[in-house]
Amino acid sequence: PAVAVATWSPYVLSIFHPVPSAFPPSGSSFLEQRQFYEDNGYLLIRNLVSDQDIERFRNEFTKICKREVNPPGVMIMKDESLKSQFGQSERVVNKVQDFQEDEELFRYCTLPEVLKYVECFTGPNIMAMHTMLINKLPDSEMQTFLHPMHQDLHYFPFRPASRIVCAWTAMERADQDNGCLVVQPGTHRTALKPHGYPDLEGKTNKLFHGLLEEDEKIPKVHLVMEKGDTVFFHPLLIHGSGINRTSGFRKSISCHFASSECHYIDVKNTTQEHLEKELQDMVSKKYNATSVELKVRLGSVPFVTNQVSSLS
Ligand SMILES: O=C(O)CCC(=O)C(=O)O
Repeated sequence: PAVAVATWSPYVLSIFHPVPSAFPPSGSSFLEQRQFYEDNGYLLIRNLVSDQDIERFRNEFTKICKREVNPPGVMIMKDESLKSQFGQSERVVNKVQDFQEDEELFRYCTLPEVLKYVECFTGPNIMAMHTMLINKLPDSEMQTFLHPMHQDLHYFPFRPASRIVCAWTAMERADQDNGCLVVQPGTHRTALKPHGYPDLEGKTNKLFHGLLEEDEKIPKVHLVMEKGDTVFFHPLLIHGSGINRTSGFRKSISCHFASSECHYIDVKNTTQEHLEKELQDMVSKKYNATSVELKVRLGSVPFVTNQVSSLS
């Protein structure tokens, strides 16, 4: 892998942040954890983010839902059909995305305990590329809030994949009842596959693409996580999440990080081309524009979170 081994220091992983119960099993050394990630495409660290921090994220999310704060750039995804029943509340918002301008939520992307793991994959200059707080709403057989199995790299026009990692923290217990993450270990070693809209009977959400062909022979692992547990995963790892069959909400906060040395690619003639087209159509509809050209500033950084190598 393109990650400098020097950044994966025993000091950072096993002394500064003891891992009470990790996945792989508790007590694994940093090398075993790294090996687990290389073999499986993910690494689950128990109890990484504090209850206090999670409470702050939860409060801010509630304020955003109630429109008490309105950070620029934030995209709020709602289930409009629930609005007449529940009004402006967390009962109708299933996702808050791109919260980089919200100081409270963006704190997640700067937590040293998270970045110390992230740095092992990205190297020292880290960019926060995509942020989400998902509030998986209670679902019906309509499967509205199912996340079909997919690879996140499908959404990213930058490379290399080995320098991108997602940190995903459970804000409350996530299990098979409320739609925890499901992964297919080892699939990060495969290529990016074609994605599209799944053939579901219920409503499909905009841009919730899934693999066009799933390999059912590859075993699926349900990541049962408690509040504060955090999983780091590779952007090629095939994963998704089921529906929430409970009456509560399943909240998680996540960020995709990348090295500032990543470069943008042209998605023309790749499996990602149709996604670009869909995005252009969405933007042109929203702004009533006749043509939309999506541009990236090559070599620029959306926002640099931290120079974690200088953290003590
Ligand atoms: O949080 C979830 O339920 C699914 C998230 C996911 O699959 C993703 O963000 O790529």
